[in-house]
Amino acid sequence: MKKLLLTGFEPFLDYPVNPTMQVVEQLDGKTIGEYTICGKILPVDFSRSAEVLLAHIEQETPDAVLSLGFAGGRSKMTPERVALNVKDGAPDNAGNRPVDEPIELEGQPAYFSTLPIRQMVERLKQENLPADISNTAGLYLCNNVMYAGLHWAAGHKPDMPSGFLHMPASFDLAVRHGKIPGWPLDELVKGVTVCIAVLSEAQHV
Ligand code: PCA
Repeated sequence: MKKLLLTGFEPFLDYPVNPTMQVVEQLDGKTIGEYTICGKILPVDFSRSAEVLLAHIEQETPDAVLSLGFAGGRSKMTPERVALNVKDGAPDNAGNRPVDEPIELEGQPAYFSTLPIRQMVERLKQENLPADISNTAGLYLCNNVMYAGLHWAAGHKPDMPSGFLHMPASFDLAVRHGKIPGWPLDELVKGVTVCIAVLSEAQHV
């Protein structure tokens, strides 16, 4: 059995809950394909999120890493194609607000996801779950964590698939917020399960 590190984020900005946290809590300890899921929640903090992710990677020694983020306003499951070496955006939960800063001073400008993102999108659609590849993870904490995971893998364990999936709000959060689309939580969980199953099959070949 292999291990997959599945990360979600704590709530941030004006969102009272983060659906990624609920999805990770539901899948922690489960088996999907050849992976047992090790779930962890990351802070929304430019000074700590990457460090916390890397500490989990070093402690858990996973065979693959899938990080989840919530993108308010998106209506589809969107595996991210690329992470940029830039930090920028709204204030994080600790009040940090970097402007145009590099994540890694000597790091390369960008990393592509090493997850089978095209196959994930195709399978999600076959399961009647709306999906698309996203070509930008933004410059906030989701991009930061995706970049950090891929940068670590490039230097330490290039065979370890790593990447990021942005998801819509849960239905409950969408109703509370009032201006963003949302999916039932069970469908968000199903979407992530499908993506992990696709990864497991791709790694098996
Ligand atoms: N979404 C944010 C950070 C935490 C989250 O769930 C983002 O898209 O960067």
